[in-house]
Amino acid sequence: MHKKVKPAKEELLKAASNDLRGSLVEELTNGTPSFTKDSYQLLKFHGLYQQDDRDKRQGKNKEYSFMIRCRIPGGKINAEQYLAHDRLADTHANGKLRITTRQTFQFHGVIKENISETLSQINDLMLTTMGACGDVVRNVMYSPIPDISSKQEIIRKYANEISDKLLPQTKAFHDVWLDGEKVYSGEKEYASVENFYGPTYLPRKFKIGIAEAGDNSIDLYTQDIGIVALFDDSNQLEGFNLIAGGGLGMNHKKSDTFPRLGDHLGFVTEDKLYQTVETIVAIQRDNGDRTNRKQARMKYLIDNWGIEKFRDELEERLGFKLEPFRDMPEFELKLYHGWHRQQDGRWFIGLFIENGRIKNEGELRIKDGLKEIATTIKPGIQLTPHQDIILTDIKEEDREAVENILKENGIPLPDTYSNAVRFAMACPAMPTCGLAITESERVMPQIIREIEHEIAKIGLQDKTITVRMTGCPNGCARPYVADIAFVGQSLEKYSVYVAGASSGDHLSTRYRDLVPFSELTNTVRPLLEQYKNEHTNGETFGDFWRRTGLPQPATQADAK
Ligand code: SRM
Ligand code: SF4
Repeated sequence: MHKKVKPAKEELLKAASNDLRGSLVEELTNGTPSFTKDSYQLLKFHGLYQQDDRDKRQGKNKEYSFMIRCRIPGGKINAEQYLAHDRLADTHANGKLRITTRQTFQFHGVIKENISETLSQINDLMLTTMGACGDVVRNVMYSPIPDISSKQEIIRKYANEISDKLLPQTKAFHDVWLDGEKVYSGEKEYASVENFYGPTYLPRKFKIGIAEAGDNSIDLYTQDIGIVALFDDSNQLEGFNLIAGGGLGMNHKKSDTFPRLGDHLGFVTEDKLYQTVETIVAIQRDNGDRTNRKQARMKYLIDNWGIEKFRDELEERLGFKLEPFRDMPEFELKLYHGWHRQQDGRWFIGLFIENGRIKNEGELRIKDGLKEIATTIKPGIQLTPHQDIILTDIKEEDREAVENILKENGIPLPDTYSNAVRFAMACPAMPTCGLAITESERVMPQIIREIEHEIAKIGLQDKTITVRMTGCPNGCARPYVADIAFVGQSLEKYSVYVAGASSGDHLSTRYRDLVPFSELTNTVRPLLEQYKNEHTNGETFGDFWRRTGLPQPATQADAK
């Protein structure tokens, strides 16, 4: 007999929400500092997370505020838009901006009565927060190659098209927050009803990124759909390789959850890209698991079906066959730090922003410095998938002024940081993230400097060894593709992952469990030493440990 399985409660909530309105309007003005549980789920689609400051929890008393996430495809905005974000951080949030690992901004600490005004001001910038979170296609990423060639304009065009067409079309955002104002709904207006998503949207979040061949800054294989733009020798677009079924979230206690890299699906020419992408999303919409949120990402569908069955379904829906996946060059993680000349003769400068946090702290006044540059020089702004910022379109004669402003605000040029520090990332975790088990962003500066010290002592400072940290296994700083990762496991204890690849095509191995924070550096030091002594020419840290295999724990106690 066919087993009947109940839809997850979130599915019922979406279906009954009147296209994501629920009782948000009523609750917004009911005088309480928070929303009910059901409304909290709907808020995510609008780009908001209800949070509380976990440092200030007293028993059941919570100090509620909201995280607001923008939708900025590829992280590309202009100086005016940047300055408006800078102002909003001061007037409506906690005075800081956070660049995310998907190339957008988050505000933290927005109180309920300031939400509408914040969203309205973002809308006035021709940006939105709609669809930045929730069970829809999230912020579309792309390689942040700032106009070094015409390639970025081409990639940007397709990323914007995918983002705009797959933006939820409900007018709920307008009705709830903007009170009659016109809502920004993508660069072009498409349909006004949810004729793609339907009333229950997708089973789960969905992530898409476009890479230029060779540039793995978006961690291509971790996306639900990773797209690679392939160009010929004269920079003419040939088409796109498609990779499907990546995703990193897992749960320490649920062995049927796991990080997964995408599979090679095939190649399409540009005229077929959008249709193919939309059809992939539609397959997940129609077949993704809507009974169990922990199994609802497309990676599990593809894992269950196998990529061949998935491709067959796709080709049947499309009515044409994908071309075979084309050869690609080796991928590497590119940061674009420092000064580079653009194709048009102007310059861009990539700045290192530790863990993406734009703030003023002591001598280091990143927020003031960027504000002054945006006001006086008016560069283009490009947020990167590595939580950094690139200032673009700078005239030769303005370079000195930019450097002076950086200096006056205590902002070092990236080459004054070591590789270890520049290539590290951490997720926000405490005190804002409700899912954090351990610290991450707040302790990463300490741990990465300990590791930096060891790396220098061992003589590996010229190597790129990526270290990432997250406060839980959800994988927000993409830890499972780093050379070394610390993943929050229990109070102040981490699981240690080793030997991911910055080329993106290898996941790391779980090396040790429940390592106390104070032991993290000691745990990885022997691995760094052995790599230094035994690696062959050109072999990366990850390559070395995948070739030789990681040491087993000496005793049962070491394994814990
Ligand atoms: Fe994430 C949930 C922060 C990128 C996997 N993520 C969260 C929440 C919203 C916590 C929550 O649900 O209550 C975090 C908010 C913390 C805070 O206080 O700000 C959060 N995720 C982030 C950001 C800000 C981390 C960062 O260091 O920048 C990134 C925002 C991206 C954006 O702009 O859209 C962020 N999250 C990612 C990534 C990396 C990526 O997308 O490239 C992943 C792994 C890739 C993936 O999705 O598989 C990721 N976040 C998750 C998951 C696990 C999803 C899963 O399939 O199991 C959750 C929890 C969930 O969805 O249930 C989560
Ligand atoms: Fe929060 Fe976990 Fe994501 Fe870190 S990895 S931001 S702790 S959900």
